[in-house]
Amino acid sequence: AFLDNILKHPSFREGKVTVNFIKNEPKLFEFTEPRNRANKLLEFLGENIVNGNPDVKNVDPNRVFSKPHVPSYPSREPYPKGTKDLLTELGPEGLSNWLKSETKVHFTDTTMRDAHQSLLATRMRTADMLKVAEGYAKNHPEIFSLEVWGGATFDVCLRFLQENPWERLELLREAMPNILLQMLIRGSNGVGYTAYPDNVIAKFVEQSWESGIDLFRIFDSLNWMKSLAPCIDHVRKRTNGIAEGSICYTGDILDPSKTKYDLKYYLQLAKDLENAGAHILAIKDMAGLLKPYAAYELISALKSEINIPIHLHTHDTSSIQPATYLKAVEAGVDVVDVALGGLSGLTSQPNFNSVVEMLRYHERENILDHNKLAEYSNYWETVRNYYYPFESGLRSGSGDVYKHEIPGGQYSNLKGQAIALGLENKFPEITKMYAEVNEMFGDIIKVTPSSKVVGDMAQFMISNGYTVEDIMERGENFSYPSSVVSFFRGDLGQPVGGFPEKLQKIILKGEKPYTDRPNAHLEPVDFDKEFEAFKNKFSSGMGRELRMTDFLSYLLYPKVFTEAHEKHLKYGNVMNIPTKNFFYGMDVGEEIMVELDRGKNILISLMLKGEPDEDGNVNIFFKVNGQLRNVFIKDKS
Ligand code: 3PY
Ligand code: ZN
Repeated sequence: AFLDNILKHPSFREGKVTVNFIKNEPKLFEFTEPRNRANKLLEFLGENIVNGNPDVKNVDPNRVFSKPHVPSYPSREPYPKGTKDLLTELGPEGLSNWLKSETKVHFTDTTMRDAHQSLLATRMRTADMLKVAEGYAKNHPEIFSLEVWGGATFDVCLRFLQENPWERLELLREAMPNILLQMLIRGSNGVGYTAYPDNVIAKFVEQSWESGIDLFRIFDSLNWMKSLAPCIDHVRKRTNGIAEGSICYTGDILDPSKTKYDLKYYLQLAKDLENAGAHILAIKDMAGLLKPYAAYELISALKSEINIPIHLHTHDTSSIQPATYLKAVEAGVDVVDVALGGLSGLTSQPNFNSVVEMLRYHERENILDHNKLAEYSNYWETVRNYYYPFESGLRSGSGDVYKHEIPGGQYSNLKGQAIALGLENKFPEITKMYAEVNEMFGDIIKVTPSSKVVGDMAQFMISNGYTVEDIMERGENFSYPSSVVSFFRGDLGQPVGGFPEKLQKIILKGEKPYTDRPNAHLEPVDFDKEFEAFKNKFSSGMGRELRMTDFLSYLLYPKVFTEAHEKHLKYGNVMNIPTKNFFYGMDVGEEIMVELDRGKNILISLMLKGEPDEDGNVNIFFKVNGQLRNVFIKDKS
């Protein structure tokens, strides 16, 4: 229509076209068709072309990308039976019994959740997952579960990727219907950083099951049973899924000088989780502190004390965690968490491909096709290159993790920040302060969100030049990060052994802390009434009915949701834009295919990018399915 208008315009016909012709002739933009979804995509691409994606720093204009190879699979064949079919057949108790009776070691693949959360700041996009999802599920039905959701992915989808996390889950479920899908849930904190009303968590669990989650790995950032038990209950009462209760592992059970988190402590917690109704026990070693011989001792003891299967999770920050898996296998662990080679190692999970080989010909071998697995590892390695701005810069493993105990995801974040600020040589100081803060806090469990509190305090102290003595002696005069105040108020629950009283007084400055469940102070949400109000507020311009999933996103992250919603109204659905163009815009002459709707693809090519005019507007010409269209984008530089 645009080209048509140009061709019919009298000035054009008379050959009187100047550089400003298009800008001075607003009538050229009066199309009969409305401003449609394709135009919104062009706005998004135009923004990226002119101003760059605001989420991406340090773009390397010479970066070369190659096209990832999607491994072949029997696309016309039905899905082979897997663990999801077993769950449907046996129910959660039955599945738990089956798992326990298995001789072979089982695997959870974390590639689509924890691996990229820990290596690439959680930025992996749904489009890159969907390309391999069906094939992976058809080629590897032996996998116990796929961790694909929860943790930080929910927040990052909405905040940075302009994706709907529920849509990601539902699409992955559809593409992988035969294998258990697993999520990580932070007990009363859901997939957020603070406590929510109990009925919000209950509804969230129910909806997650309906949208496709089978296995809920439930943890609490302080290992507090009062936060863990209600969440286990929600899974048992509201779903037919599996409640996996986690003990977060910290310290070192082999160190006789460490008496707070000793073997006895972990055994008691495991029994409490079993009694609370967990179908599986997870040992969540979020910082990668569980050393091989400690793993042997812990798992052997657990095997004789509890009756549910044991699922081990670790991060390979120290680079020796495959040895931990070996000893865990010898002690009888039932499932271990691994990530496909290209996204494994360091702050991520141990390498799936290698761990499979480690156990080949062993009596507990689980037979997986080596060559196929290698193809998937290669796929992720190639895809990873597209996310290079989100790499932490970490080059080798670190034995120092046993001293500072920083969880994998947080470690790569902090390291990345230090490198970006040119403070890489200050990193040991940051980690040392982190350890000192932990001691000052009474040696707490450190995992999202409690780990963030320790990190925030360490950064606060370093940037103000405070020592632990300064805090203890004249700390009443300082004002602390809000996460720290909130922690000492009891918003995240109660730490093992309670809060250090003197420090709590210093930080709260007279405010009274609570000692019961923080959720008990939160009003339940009136779902019937508030869902209606939510729909009235947000439905205009959405082009679809708002769902309970949207409302839950809003309840968990009101501000992030509101901003994501605004962006959605402006740009439409950007999920299917190829990753290269989503992060780095387009080159002149480049042609891409974007799926607008199921099966409805459009071809977009970038024809011309103009220079900013006197108002800073840049005129960008695209061809959409052969038709010329343009957008004006304000250059913000
Ligand atoms: C999360 O809560 O996101 C974690 O991965 C904790 O280890
Ligand atoms: Zn983890």
